[in-house]
Amino acid sequence: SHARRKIFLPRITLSRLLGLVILLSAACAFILLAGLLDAPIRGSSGHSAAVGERRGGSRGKRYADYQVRSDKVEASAPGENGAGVMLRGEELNRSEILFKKEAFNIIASDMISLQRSIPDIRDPKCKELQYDVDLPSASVVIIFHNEAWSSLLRTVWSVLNRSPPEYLREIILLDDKSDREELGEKLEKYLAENFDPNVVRLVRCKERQGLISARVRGAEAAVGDVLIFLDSHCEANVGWLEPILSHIKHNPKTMVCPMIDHISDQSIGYSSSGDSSTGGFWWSLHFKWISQQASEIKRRKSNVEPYRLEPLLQRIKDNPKHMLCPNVDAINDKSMSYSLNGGSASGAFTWSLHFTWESVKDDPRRKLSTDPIRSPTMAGGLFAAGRKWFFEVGAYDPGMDVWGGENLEISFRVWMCHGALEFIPCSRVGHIFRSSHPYTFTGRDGVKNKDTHGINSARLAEVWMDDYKRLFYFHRQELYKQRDQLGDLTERKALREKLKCNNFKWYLDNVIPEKFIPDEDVQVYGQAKNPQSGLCLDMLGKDEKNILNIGVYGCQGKSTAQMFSLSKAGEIRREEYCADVSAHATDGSHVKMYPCHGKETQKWTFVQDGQIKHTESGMCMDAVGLKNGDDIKVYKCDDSAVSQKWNFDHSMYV
Ligand code: UD2
Ligand code: MN
Repeated sequence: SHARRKIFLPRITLSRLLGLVILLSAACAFILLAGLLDAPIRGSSGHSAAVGERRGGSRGKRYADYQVRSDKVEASAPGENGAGVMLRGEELNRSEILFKKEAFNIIASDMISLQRSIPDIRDPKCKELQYDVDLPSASVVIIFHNEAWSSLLRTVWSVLNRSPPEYLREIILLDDKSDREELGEKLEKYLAENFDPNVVRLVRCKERQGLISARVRGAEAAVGDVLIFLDSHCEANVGWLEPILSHIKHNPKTMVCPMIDHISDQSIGYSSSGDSSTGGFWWSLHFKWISQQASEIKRRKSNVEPYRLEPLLQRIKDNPKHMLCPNVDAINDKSMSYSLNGGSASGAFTWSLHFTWESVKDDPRRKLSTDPIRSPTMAGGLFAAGRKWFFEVGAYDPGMDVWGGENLEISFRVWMCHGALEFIPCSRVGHIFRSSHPYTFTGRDGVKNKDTHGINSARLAEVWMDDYKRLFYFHRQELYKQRDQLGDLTERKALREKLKCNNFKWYLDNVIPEKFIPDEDVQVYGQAKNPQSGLCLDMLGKDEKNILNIGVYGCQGKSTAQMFSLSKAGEIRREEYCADVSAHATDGSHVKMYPCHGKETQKWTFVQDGQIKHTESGMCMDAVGLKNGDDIKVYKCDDSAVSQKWNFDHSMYV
């Protein structure tokens, strides 16, 4: 039967033929080019990923591997190459006691060299990037209040050791009125002995400012072209500075963040945080890491480089045994119109040995791994901006105190006021993420244990969020009642006017289109009540940040724990988590909240005063036999069962 198999002739369409011809001629051209490459290439201008960064024939110099060290440390010394330190016995006990004061493992930190090495975990493509020689100068502003000695100075050394001196104008150590002995004269002496006083400058505040105003004080003292803010427990990684300066040079109204790697608060080990996360937010105005939005992935993919000769020459120079093809665009043989092929095709072959186009599936990131990623928000501590523009766009709200909220304020503001916020995958800086703070929350007014995050966030909501502030106040109803005590907002509102900023809806639509708005464009929302038991669906005191069973509880009126929406897509959801039941649910199966994924296990149908029915399994939410605090379950749908009836009350507004 094999012999009788039909001979299969591929259908050769005109456009494929055309494609082939173009491809072949392109291949010839580049084989020729490859042959010319023994001659040195002068004035080579940029690598593919640096498109838009470099114009004309400016010459690049490679600094990616720049590193100096003033002391010699054995590779096996504690913490070298970013390793964590494991303590035992007495040391472990002491570190646990000190953890309460420092909020991280100070014993481990003290054992590690202030100039330890850390692994260069950038995407290897980052090392191929070239930057202009004439980059703007940087002022690195490190603010601190009662920071531990070793973590503070390791931050300083990491910046000095991994920044080309010609671009590092200065490091400003801004002491926000620390009262630790060692941060007094001892620190001044250490700085004087180790550093050029024009490069490492200590500036002290007379009164404690709180981190937000402290940053502005630091910025005011700075003279460099670009401000780069860091927390006082960071480690800058290899090549961190150049991509920041280059991107700001070419995009002066962009605020940029390095990728923030993790330094363990327990072991002080350095590890990559990957490069797929960007910043989002909860409606309670807490920061949240989010994965890149689909719209941003699409934008970056379609950011196809126009045909240019230089990237190909540079690439072949670096990879002499590679053969390269440009993207083959189509010129219509009848109309002669030119159309882009979109850059998503690569070549393959059929077993009949014909060439075929194939869409690129292997690595969806391809060379995008080095391209800046737009982010709706930033975490807050590590970012850079042109110095003049930082002030033009409003620095920070001087009415904000101690800690919290300023990161979302600056993010919303920058986007709304015609700037942008981007993460730079090739710039990496580690940060010790601590679960508490080694300082008090006493406000400038002397009030102790202030809810500064709440008050700062309410200020931001009032100035920037228009009607959407309702979603914040829904979480913070006590603040809504005290909203006349937030302090003066006139200046910040005037700033918004002066800069003719877009409104918050524009921000939601254009910058974070995937953000779920619980009371807009949904079928129903509010408190879901079962009339038989009188109980409402409830999060049962658990946070919406974990997979959990939901249950029922006495109806509370306007309670965030009882707020659910039925989205257009049929999800019973909160902000990010959706009610989920397996396709094989049986009588008594639990309903779990899972991160929303849009698939069938999270689809429900509902009509007011009717059943909440899981479409895939055909089961219904049922309050039969449930008491306060019990988990909700699904049972076979029964039209006559009042325990399966629900109504949503649309109670969202405060
Ligand atoms: C995150 C940010 C932090 C800030 C905060 C929200 C990162 C990695 N960190 O919290 O920079 O945006 O969210 O407000 O994104 N400090 C002062 N004066 C004070 C209190 C703190 O100078 O009154 C310093 C402190 O020494 C540190 C910096 O401010 O260098 C940030 O404080 P943090 O590390 O406690 O904040 P973090 O990282 O939890
Ligand atoms: Mn920090």
